[in-house]
Amino acid sequence: MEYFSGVKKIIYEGPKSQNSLAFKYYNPQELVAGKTMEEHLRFSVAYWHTFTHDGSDPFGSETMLRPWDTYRGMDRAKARVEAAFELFDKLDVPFFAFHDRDIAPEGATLEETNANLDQIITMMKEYLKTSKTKLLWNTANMFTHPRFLHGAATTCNADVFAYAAAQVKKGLETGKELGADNYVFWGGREGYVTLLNTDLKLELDNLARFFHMAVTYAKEIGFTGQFLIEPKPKEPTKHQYDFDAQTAMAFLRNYNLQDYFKMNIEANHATLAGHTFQHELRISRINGMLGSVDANQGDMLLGWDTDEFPTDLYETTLAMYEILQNGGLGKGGLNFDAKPRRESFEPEDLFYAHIAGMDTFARGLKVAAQLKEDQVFENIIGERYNSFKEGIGLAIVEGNADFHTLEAYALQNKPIVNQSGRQEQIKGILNQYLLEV
Ligand code: XLS
Ligand code: NI
Ligand code: NI
Repeated sequence: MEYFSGVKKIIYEGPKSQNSLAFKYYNPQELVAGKTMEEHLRFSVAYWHTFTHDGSDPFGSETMLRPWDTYRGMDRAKARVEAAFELFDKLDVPFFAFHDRDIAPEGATLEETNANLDQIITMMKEYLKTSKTKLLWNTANMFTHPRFLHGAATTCNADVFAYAAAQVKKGLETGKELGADNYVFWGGREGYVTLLNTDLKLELDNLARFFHMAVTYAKEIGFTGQFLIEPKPKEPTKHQYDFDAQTAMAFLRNYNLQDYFKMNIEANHATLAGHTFQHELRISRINGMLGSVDANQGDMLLGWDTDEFPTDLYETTLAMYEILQNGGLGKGGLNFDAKPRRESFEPEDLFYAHIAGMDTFARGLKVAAQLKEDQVFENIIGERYNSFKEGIGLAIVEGNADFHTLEAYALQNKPIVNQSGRQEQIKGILNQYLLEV
């Protein structure tokens, strides 16, 4: 059966095209800075937003019209797989990502749940033999079911900790079976609502124990995907332990886990944490920890994760600049952790949304590549820190200064002269690139 009969394969038609079901800027085989756009961008479709999200919100019921919703239970799960590979093929995306519970419904027991999963995994494996689309990452949903109300690896209930371990064990086996490039940990319920009932130290220690067990098990079964932590400051808990990239990286170092994990940076999580997307990418990059990206955007007027498709060129340009500076994303990718709005309920909207996101990142890539080729920011930043390239500055960065030598220098050095930071000039230059490249 064809699920999206109104849509043919999406092709690149260029910026002048009037066809909404065509790419304007994403031209997969076009070379940019020595690699194809497809290789740079490594786009991924999120199974949950695209195939299971129903449009409900805290005030209203489902709105999404989805052809597979004529089925129920495992039949619907199977229909979703068929629809998924049709959409992947029509969009020509190289990757997808899912939570265990997105692809198969929970059964009455863990055995039944795993049996449901196995049926879908077998079906996906068949598709993966011929499809160009591969699995970027999978993860475990340990936040929807009521058993996780106190957390998963950070629960107060050891039985739940054990259940979560069984679920991630299965997740790693799934990742291996389907050839996933990464495995993601997003701790939806790993945090607290009030410290009045929380053993903070035990919860953090247990989270680290859980991660060490996952590392050990991955080695045991020969799962070679990259482990990723996806920081988020709040929602659903009031305070999540993986608050932002710096907090997550400090946690990993505290518990000697830093060699096994990288960051999966989500744009909307960055802004919820009070950071820019670029900040979270940069701080991960300079620590050698930038692994993958959940490509979306938030609404600056709303205080929650709105998961909009990324359409802001300014943001995608600066994101692609960080990714190019990182030498690419390696095994990671740009996963559209994004959904069409509740009001955009028709099946075609899934295509318009992905096309908008892919075009926006493709354009961002081209602008970022030109900025990098011209060394725009490198020259500006290099010059701004000139004082550290000679004299007393060089002595500081080379470790040849102490408080005595610095005091002696300061006493004879007057007056101190500063130079302008020129941010308005720089933003003007950036706009020229955005408009002219
Ligand atoms: C939720 C997260 C989630 C992860 C995967 O805010 O972004 O969707 O990406 O569990
Ligand atoms: Ni995400
Ligand atoms: Ni999110």
